[in-house]
Amino acid sequence: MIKAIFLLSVLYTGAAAEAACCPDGWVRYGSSCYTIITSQRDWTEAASDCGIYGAHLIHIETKAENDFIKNYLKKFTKTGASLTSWIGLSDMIGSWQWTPNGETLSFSDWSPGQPGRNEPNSNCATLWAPKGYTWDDYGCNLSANFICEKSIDSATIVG
Ligand SMILES: [Ca+2]
Ligand SMILES: [Ca+2]
Repeated sequence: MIKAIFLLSVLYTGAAAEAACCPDGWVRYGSSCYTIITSQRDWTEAASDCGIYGAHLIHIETKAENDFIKNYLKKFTKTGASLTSWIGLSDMIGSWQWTPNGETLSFSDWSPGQPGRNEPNSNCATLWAPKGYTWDDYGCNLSANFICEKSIDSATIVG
């Protein structure tokens, strides 16, 4: 009997260690953890809030990652939520780059007609709910939800 209880506790500890890959409230895709934060922030505030979690605004580098996060957002949309969300993409310095490292685009999924040529003040990008979470450039000082991303490794170290 004592042996059985010991075995159960080992199994339980093992399961808990696996779940610790991403913190509570974060979902895993590949080697990253993601969370959608529904506080309304402007783009700069959103980037700074992700930093509090040891994360950054999401960088979408591949179609697979884009599909994953769009599908995740659409799950919430089924419940009536409209989650237009900031991503870590801005052209404040003239060309579209991922913050904070300045990586250029390896993939894009702009909504038809976006980024808008007649929107000189729309220098930050969102996943746009009305268009199936394709990308839209939007005023950086406006408010939206936002998505943070961090690597599993830093998630484990930071806790
Ligand atoms: Ca990424
Ligand atoms: Ca736009």
